[in-house]
Amino acid sequence: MSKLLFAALLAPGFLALAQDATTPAAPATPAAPAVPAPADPAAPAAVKDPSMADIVIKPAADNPMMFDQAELTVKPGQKVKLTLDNPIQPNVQGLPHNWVLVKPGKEAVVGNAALAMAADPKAMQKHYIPAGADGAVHADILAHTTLAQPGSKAEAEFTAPAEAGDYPYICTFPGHFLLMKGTLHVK
Ligand SMILES: [Cu+2]
Repeated sequence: MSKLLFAALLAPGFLALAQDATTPAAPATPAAPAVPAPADPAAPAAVKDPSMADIVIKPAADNPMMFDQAELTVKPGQKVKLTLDNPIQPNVQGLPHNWVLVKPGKEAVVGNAALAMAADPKAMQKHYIPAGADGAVHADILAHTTLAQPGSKAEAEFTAPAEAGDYPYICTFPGHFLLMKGTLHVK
């Protein structure tokens, strides 16, 4: 009796049956080709230019009349995407802000030119970006965002100066530039 059972266990037919029994447990394998598929939707995110400096700057949480970063660093000629994020902060009165990159030593010239715009009824529409004598953007301004109202964002895409140096950035909303400023290090 036990010899017969033993023979049955050794019989090729039994082994085949035993393998058949395990085969249904393997349907995980055909599902495998589906795994690479979810990776494809992630591909468009990789299109982002890795050489671009992606900077987000905000009003400081404890003082909305200052930027949260007083120093930024990029490479000469680097493409820069700067986002000025002006979130609504609890217990702080929201203020409009912009971000204006100027030539070295020109923060007071540009800041005062913007201050003089306070008499212009269209100053808000002009985002407090002062114009030069020719009507174009003031010659001392290298890059700028528009005004970001509380709860909104403003973006600027620009190419960093080719010449290494320290370039001041300010907010030109009247009264802000003396405190709301920083330095973009190009090196
Ligand atoms: Cu400001």
